[in-house]
Amino acid sequence: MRLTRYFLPTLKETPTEAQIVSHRLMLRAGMIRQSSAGIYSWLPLGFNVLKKIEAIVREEQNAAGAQEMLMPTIQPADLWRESGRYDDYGKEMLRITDRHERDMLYGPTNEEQITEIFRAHVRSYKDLPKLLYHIQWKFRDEVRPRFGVMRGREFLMKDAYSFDLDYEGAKRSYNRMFVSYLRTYARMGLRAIPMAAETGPIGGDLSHEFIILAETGESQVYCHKSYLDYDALAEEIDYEGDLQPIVDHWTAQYAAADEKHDPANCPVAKDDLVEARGIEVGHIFYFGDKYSKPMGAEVTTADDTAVPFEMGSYGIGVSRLVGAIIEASHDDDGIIWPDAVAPFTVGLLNLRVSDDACTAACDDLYDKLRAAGVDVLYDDRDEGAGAKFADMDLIGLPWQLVVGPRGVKAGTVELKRRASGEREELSAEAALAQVIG
Ligand code: 5CA
Repeated sequence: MRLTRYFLPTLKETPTEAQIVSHRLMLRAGMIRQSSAGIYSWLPLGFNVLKKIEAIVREEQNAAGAQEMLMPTIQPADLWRESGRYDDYGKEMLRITDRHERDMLYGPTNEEQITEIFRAHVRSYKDLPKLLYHIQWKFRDEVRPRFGVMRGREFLMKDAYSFDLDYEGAKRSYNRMFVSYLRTYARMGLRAIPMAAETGPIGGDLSHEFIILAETGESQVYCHKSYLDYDALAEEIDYEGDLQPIVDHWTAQYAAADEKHDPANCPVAKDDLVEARGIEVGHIFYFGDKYSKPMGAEVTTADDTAVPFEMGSYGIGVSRLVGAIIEASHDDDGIIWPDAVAPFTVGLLNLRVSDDACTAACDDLYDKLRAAGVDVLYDDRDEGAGAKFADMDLIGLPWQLVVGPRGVKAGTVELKRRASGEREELSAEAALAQVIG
């Protein structure tokens, strides 16, 4: 993509309304534009990252045996009256009346909607287990939307739902999601720690929050320091095998968010305890028949009795992750995208577009990178070198390939790794080989 054609409205000034670094950087890097409090338009650069994150979430959900579907954003209120949550949800729910005076709502989550689908279509234990998910916008009329996309009113969530015959089956589904979450965050360059959690308005008996440690996190969290050395990608996962040992490994040490932490009874010695702020990037719940029972969603067992489905639900904050990754990975100059979610792999900087040899060398590199399937953002603007360096550091692409008239004469370009700041002078061919490799 040529920057002269790309829509990238970067800002020089630091927006005053933004209190945390990810919000400031997302506004400055032209990733989002606020529409109203907690509601954002996603501009091309931000949308590109959102899609990359979504793709990783999707791959790991599919690998864990979940099937993708899509449920609507607008739901009938009657479904929520059946579960009893229509009144419970309070002011966080955006309630809408259609032209026929029917009560509707913009879904804050989809337990009722999916339970209705299973009630209508699944009758026999032979059809279980099932795991379904969608990636869909949600609306929660938060009292205090803040920190940009981290606590929005409209936000993108991956929500999965499991249906099983009994507790043992439900626990296996829970474990599948638990393990796939560890991999999902690790692939994005994040260390997410599963912590025992309260179930809140979703309800249920068993629940874990997946938390990444960051100074600006909204929750106070406590965990054993050994979690800082855990590696979620160390082993291949067989989702058809027994996942309990992996879940046990990840839950053996103490890890709890504030509401579950009791300083008087904390089993970890002070020196081994990490006390930090955390961002909740996912939350999983087992809640048995909390929805299936009141909604009359039943399945017939092998001995022909009808029992309510055993269910769980599993959320990932897809849009929140964009901010969370920036909180975890930035410096004074801007964002540092982990390779897996970077909007482009390489930024190609033409330091003097008026110099024919320099521009020819850049055009050639641009064509070769694209031919090799590398996502490249080509800064072909007629701007000073300082402005180009500043914008590239701000938007944080993993590699910067810098081409200037002096280097072109000498047959060299400069290759910079954004994360480490390492620079190397080398031939165009050698630079290409590194980036493509
Ligand atoms: N139905 C369940 C699981 S599917 C559920 O809704 N869980 S949740 O309330 O915990 O939300 C799942 C994830 O969505 C959270 O872990 C968080 O990462 C993200 N999330 C929740 N509220 C917001 C918000 N206001 N803005 C951005 N992300 C949010």
